[in-house]
Amino acid sequence: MLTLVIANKLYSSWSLRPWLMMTELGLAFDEIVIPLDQPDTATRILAHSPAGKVPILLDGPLRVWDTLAILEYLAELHPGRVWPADRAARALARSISAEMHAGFGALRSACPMNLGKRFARRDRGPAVARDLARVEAIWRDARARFGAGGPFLFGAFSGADAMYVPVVTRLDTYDLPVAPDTRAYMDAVLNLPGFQAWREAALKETWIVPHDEVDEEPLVDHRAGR
Ligand SMILES: N[C@@H](CCC(=O)N[C@@H](CS)C(=O)NCC(=O)O)C(=O)O
Repeated sequence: MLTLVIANKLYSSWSLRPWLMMTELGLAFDEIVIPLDQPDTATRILAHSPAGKVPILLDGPLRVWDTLAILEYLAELHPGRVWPADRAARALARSISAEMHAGFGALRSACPMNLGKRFARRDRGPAVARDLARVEAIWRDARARFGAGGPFLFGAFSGADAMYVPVVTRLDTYDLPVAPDTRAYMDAVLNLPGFQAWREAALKETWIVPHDEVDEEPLVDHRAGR
């Protein structure tokens, strides 16, 4: 039985990626949620991985940490189900996943994942606009070349979509201006039953992590009154 160690579903973008991939694979797995920003957070995470970060996948005595390593491990367990079957598509899927893993710092820091709020559209600066343009180009290119078989980047849901799910939520939460084809892809991701289940659980959480909150009045606060 697999166990995925994750953090708050409201804020933890890295946790969401492998969780949704495992859910889309139809795997039965347990989860351990370690809330961020608590006095025992570091100790609890370190009990599972010396890297001190979630997500961590536990498979019997094996420990796999770091999102991309977990996706690759899942790809070994389920060949042909995480990355596209076509070699050129797989090369692109891995490249854009690695680009996401290592990049888009402006977008990530200006627009932290927060599934509980929605913010008014406003100019978030040139660096965010550059990240957004690159994200839209990546999605458009993958969809045009390999997306004919379904609504996702490579047709069927893949590890590349899993890597970009929190980007989709950020574009949605902060109402960044996107083209219609980008919006259609975002809607396909946001409408996944697995994503909706994650979001529903996130909205039931009561933890607030100040570091992950932007200093801005939201248009909507889904957890207000809790
Ligand atoms: N490179 C790591 C990043 C993981 C990461 O930054 N996780 C955050 C939560 S989203 C974390 O564990 N933070 C714990 C802490 O900083 O105390 C990955 O891809 O999994």
